[in-house]
Amino acid sequence: MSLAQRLLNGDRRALARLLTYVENEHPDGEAALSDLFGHTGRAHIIGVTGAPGAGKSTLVTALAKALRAMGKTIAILAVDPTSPFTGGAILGDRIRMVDLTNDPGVFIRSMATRGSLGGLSRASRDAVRLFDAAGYAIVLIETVGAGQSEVEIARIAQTVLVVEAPGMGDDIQAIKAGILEIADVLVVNKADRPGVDTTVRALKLMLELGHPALRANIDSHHGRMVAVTPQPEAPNGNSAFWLPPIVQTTATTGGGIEPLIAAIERHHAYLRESGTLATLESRQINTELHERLRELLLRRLLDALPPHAIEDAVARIQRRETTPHEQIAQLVDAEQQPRL
Ligand SMILES: Nc1nc2c(ncn2[C@@H]2O[C@H](COP(=O)(O)OP(=O)(O)OP(=O)(O)O)[C@@H](O)[C@H]2O)c(=O)[nH]1
Ligand SMILES: [Mg+2]
Repeated sequence: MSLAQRLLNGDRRALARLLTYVENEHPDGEAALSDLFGHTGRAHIIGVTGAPGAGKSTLVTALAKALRAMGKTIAILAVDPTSPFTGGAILGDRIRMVDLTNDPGVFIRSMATRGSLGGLSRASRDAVRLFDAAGYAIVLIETVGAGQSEVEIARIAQTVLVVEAPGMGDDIQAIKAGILEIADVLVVNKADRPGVDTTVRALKLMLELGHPALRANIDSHHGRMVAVTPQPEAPNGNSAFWLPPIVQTTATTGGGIEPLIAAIERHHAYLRESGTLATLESRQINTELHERLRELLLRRLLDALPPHAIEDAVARIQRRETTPHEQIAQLVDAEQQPRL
């Protein structure tokens, strides 16, 4: 029986093997993904990002436990973990995690990226598809919010949680402006620590000042600032747009996890009912096609060039014998010659 078929039959070892193939770009991985693609598109894909040490892994663990208690199956993908689920964390965290690893309704996987261009997004996107096809209702992806990874998570996830913690830089400048673009739910974790209110206030202010949805709302309310907390409703009862709620949690004790799950479910319902889910998926597929095309064409071009073609071009440009523009044209021509 093929690995893909075994995965569909619920074989965890087949899933584990295929995840390795996908991670290593093994051709059998691609083949299995083709067989499985028709079985994808059902899972709710939730991204969890935020600064190192904000409590993402602890939060993911608490979320997974609560969702399991509600009868949902969960897959967890930790991308480039610095304090992974299996080690690094303090003993208490490990003990909490053990409950999950013995549960057949949970699958946990860490994935390292090799720093290749687009490697993170391709491997994690494909891993999510394997989980999806395997029938996990919810896929939780943890990435450290540093540089590209948080942008990449927005290209894969349907609901993005941005995790903050008190004392990690509470002024507006310190909270990266980019998070508003990607956050669907803002989580202030470590709510048991002093300074939570300051962090919540800073995030609220930032939402009021900068969120595109709220700006639209201000316009439609003749320039008056509207309250941030209640989700604005359109006349037909559907949310006209989504304003990220701010939820406080204490991941270590499970505090605030229920309201967080409620917020996540509200966001999922909003995506489905407003038609945004389909738009989001089409945008994500579009981005994926562009990424893959760019990669494929670049690799094809580089493979077809004579050895040292790039280095030679660099030297000629540096000697001012030619321009980057001219060289690009020549390199592309050189690639096309053999096929004419
Ligand atoms: N007081 C308190 N500590 C917490 C809370 N959540 C997590 N921690 C602790 O914060 C530390 C970091 O937690 P992690 O869950 O590993 O954080 P992370 O964001 O996954 O860290 P990286 O993956 O390294 O970026 C651990 O010692 C946790 O026990 C919380 O709600 N309150
Ligand atoms: Mg972590």
